[in-house]
Amino acid sequence: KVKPAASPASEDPSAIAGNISYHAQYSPHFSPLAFGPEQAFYATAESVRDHLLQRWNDTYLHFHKTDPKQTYYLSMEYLQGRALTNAVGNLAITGAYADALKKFGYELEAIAGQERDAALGNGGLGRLASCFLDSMATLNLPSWGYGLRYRYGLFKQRIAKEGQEEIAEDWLDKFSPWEIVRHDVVYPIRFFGHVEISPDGKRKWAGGEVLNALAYDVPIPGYKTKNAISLRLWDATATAEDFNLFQFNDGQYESAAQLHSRAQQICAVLYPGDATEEGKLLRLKQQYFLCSASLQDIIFRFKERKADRVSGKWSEFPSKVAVQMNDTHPTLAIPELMRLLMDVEGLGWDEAWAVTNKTVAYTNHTVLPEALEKWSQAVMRKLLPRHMEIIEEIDKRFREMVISTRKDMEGKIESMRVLDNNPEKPVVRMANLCVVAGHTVNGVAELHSNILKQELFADYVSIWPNKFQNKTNGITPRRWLRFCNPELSEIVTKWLKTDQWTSNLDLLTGLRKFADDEKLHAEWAAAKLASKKRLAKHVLDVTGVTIDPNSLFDIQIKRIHEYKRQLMNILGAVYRYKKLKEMSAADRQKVTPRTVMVGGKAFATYTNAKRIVKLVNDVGAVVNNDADVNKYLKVVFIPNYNVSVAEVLIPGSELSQHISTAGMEASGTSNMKFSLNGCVIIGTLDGANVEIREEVGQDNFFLFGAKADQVAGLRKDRENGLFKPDPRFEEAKQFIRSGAFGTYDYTPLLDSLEGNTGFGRGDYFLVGYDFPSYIDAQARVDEAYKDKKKWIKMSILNTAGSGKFSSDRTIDQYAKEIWGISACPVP
Ligand code: 26V
Repeated sequence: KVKPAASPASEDPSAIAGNISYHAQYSPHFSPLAFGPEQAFYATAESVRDHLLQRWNDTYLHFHKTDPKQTYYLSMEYLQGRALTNAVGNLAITGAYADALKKFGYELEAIAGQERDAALGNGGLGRLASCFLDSMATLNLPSWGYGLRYRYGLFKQRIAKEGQEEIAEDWLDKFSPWEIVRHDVVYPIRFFGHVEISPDGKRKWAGGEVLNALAYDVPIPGYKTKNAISLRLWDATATAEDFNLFQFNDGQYESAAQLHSRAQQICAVLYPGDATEEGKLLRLKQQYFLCSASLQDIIFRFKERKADRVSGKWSEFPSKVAVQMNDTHPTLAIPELMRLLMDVEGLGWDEAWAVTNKTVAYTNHTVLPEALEKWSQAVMRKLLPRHMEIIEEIDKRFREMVISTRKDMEGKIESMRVLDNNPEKPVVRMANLCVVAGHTVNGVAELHSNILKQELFADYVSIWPNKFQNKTNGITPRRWLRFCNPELSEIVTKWLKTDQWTSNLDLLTGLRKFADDEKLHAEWAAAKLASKKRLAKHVLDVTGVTIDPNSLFDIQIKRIHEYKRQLMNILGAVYRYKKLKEMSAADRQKVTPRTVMVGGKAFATYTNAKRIVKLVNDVGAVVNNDADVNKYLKVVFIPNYNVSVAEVLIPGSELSQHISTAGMEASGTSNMKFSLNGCVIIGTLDGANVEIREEVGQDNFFLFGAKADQVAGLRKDRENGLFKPDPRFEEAKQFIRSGAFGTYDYTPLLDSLEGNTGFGRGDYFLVGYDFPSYIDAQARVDEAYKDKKKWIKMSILNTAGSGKFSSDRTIDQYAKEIWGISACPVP
């Protein structure tokens, strides 16, 4: 055994400065002459990592000794963003590190700005996973995150003449100081091959090709606790045995290293395009890679924790292990756990099924039909022949169960089955597999969970009424208020006379009694202005556009999607611009000046989303350069929206738009971040908006638009020619069609809003129907903003009403109501 070394982690600024120097010299990544901001960042991060490792080791040992039930969160996405500010904040050593860096002539904030975002996710689902890890660590829950170590994360977005361009995001350049490679944590992962049947009838998967999964751990510190948990990211590797030296020396370089190159493909990028068969296969490989490596690791740990555990004790497994599947992407955890239990550990079907069912649970994050995963049975059989057998058996047994116990449901079986055997395109329905195999299924906001129960999964509810739950999403108040908005945080702490709100967000309700206090108003407005100025500087830096911090900052940032209706936002801005142009100069002076900001990435192959990006940019180019009106309106597209950009934009926002067609946004989580930062929402009754409005009060939320239960009827009306468009809607579209914003052909985009062109789905997202009430709500916003007192009060009441949306609350509910785990704090 190695004797434990003294910890280099210190909270004394001089000792910290010494430790930073030590890392600059003895963990060198650069030539020794310079110590610029970049070098300072890496040395500082490595010094902070010493603190994390200490806690990480203590936590692992403590969990090992106490052997509690653990949760394993399986997710194809994590949007971690930057880690330095968060780490020193959670460890409560921000001041000490700031002082230490001053000794080198650096500001901590500037050094933190050197870090690249870890963007191993697309949007809300990935960021949710990252917020959950922060809360799990903070609540001292025995838990792990599992994911993939993508070489290139979510693409970088550049705005060029033709609109969005995607560039590979090299987050590992130079390297990540936070990850620790675990050379001793390696598992074999098989692809392709065949099923062998031994004389005693046992089935076993063999042949094909075998790669290795290698673990990289990222420590996740909890806020003001000794616990630090782990995000384990798998990388794919091949071995020296897979390298054909003979071929290589013969000049056949590519075939010599074929398996090495296939290993590299697995974790090369997040969501590779799946238009081709190769692309689909690669995505399925990624999903299986995550599931198999994670489950082998979980089983290893289950055995490691009690040396006397032998097969026969497998019924204990669900009392030690909870697996949460973040959407259907990790569904293969189900057949993989079945396979490992039956083929490797020797359990029978019934026993393995009981263990699997009690272990896995599924969170649904969308009802959009195109996002509900279906995998070709042929592809699945080719890549994972044994898993396909197991899935077929699950399907067969489910059908038999329904037929034998629920005669009344017989007519529903075809749509409830795991397999869709449509001869044209036989597929596996991943959501159905999750519902059939998991012990719990949850949605992510009240409205969404109700839609799941009443529509998408209604038939299953009648079989398993207790399987379905709601867990309204949440966000970590550390990153999303305490650290990203220090000015407002200080005010909150001062008025509440405690900073305990950081881990008990319900305390924010204490602000309500000061909502009319003029002194608070003055401080609140000053903090908002400071954040607005920081935001204005960012906008100037990345776009060259100057915006006025005294105008109303109106922001919509999220993935670009037709259901999120950025198109309605920009049509509203176009309408506003047209009215401004028609006004007299005297009338313009009475208008509330506004800066409309839109940011977000469009999926690379999503044509209409990319057209929307182009349109926002084109409208901005005209409006911002129109000297008649640009004092009253600016339209800015914020490029390359990501976590660290959000941390600048959200504190500086005053109005934010969450305007999806009702019933389509499962929850939304940026809505919670905005509201927490004292930003008022204009929104539909969709996703978590419903609950936010309840919490902050309906007077502090600008509501408009159709309700979820009206949507189907409105679409029917539209199909039947019963929809009469509002003249303002026609006017805005016509203005764009007239070429007012350049020569780009917006006809296909605008035609998607028409009900009668036969193009697309005929305004499927009901922009035309909701537009008039949207414009009216925006007019109410303009009026409200003129009354500064009223506006600040609304802002305060938004923050005060945000307590429910802490991910600590969400995770506490998962822990108690789904996972059955409890806190295990390091003493
Ligand atoms: C689907 C697809 C399909 C095409 C390739 C890329 C890709 C990536 C992810 C998905 C699943 C989409 C599900 C999702 O992200 N849902 C979001 O989850 C958030 C957290 O619960 C929630 O706040 C958002 O409302 C919901 O859209």
